[in-house]
Amino acid sequence: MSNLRIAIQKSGRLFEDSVQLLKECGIDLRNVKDRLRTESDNFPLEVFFLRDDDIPQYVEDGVADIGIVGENVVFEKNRQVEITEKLGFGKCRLSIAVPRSQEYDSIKCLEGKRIATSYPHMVTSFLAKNNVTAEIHEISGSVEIAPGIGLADVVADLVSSGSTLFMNGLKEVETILNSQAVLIKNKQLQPFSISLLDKLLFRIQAVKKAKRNKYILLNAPNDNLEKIISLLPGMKSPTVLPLAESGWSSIHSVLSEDQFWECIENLKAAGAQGILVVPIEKMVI
Ligand code: PRT
Ligand code: ZN
Repeated sequence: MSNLRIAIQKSGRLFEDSVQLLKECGIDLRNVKDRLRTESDNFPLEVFFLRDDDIPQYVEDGVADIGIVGENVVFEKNRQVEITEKLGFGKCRLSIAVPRSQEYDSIKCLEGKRIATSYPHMVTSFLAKNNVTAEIHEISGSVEIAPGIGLADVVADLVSSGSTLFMNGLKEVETILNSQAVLIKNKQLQPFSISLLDKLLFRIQAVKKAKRNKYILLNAPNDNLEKIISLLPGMKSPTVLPLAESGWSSIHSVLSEDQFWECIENLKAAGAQGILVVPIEKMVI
């Protein structure tokens, strides 16, 4: 039987998280450092290690069936591939930044400017959409120094913490794209590859769901049970077990991260005690 072939970044910001995701999906990979390819022993998966810029093309051409790459690269390369799943890591944004001393009140301020970027395709369509005409200077690295050395007036680059822009005297003024790592696939996958991809996606979704949720255990006096249960969203209804001490119960449920702190505060206020919160490894519902 054939393997599903996945392309991931060889080294760089997405490498560790890509390998970690596969591991959390129960896929063992040996020898992932400084290799061009490897295979898993316990899942029919073959892994190619590539430069991130090349991944969309390999997937479009069918040399790899699927790939993990930033949305910024997918949109810039503009290849015929399909995004199947957002993966929640490698988050950043493609932004336009101008020298801090420069006044900026609207996108019209970019009119006639020289913009240094490694993302000419996306910047061009962003400017066109906003009816702005500017000059694009494509450079492949250290974009942030371009205004300082007189190569450009403004930059369009990836930003995560913002410290690179800050250290170069620049301020972020427009966001072109909010990006994260995504799973892309070839548009004409064979049926056996589709079924393997479905299997992989099922695991990825279980891992992602588990990360967004916590398992919560708490003790509550029976008199307050109803109130406390009404505060718990849970997957279905919570599990309620009697404690050895009469008049008390133990309640188990699942809480999502975004409701977490507020819910814990409300539970405490409603008389919950001994609240334990534990991570969930996989979540299949
Ligand atoms: O060798 P290869 O071509 O494979 O790698 P690469 O050097 O092209 O890419 P790499 O490893 O730097 O980044 C891979 C992917 O990580 C990118 O395509 C994005 O999808 C994602 N990512 C997330 C980032 C950042 N965050 C990021 N901060 N990619 C780059 N940066 C750079 C940015 O270009 C700037 O120089 O970090 C600097 C800004 O960071 P802050 O924190 O100072 O704002
Ligand atoms: Zn690259």
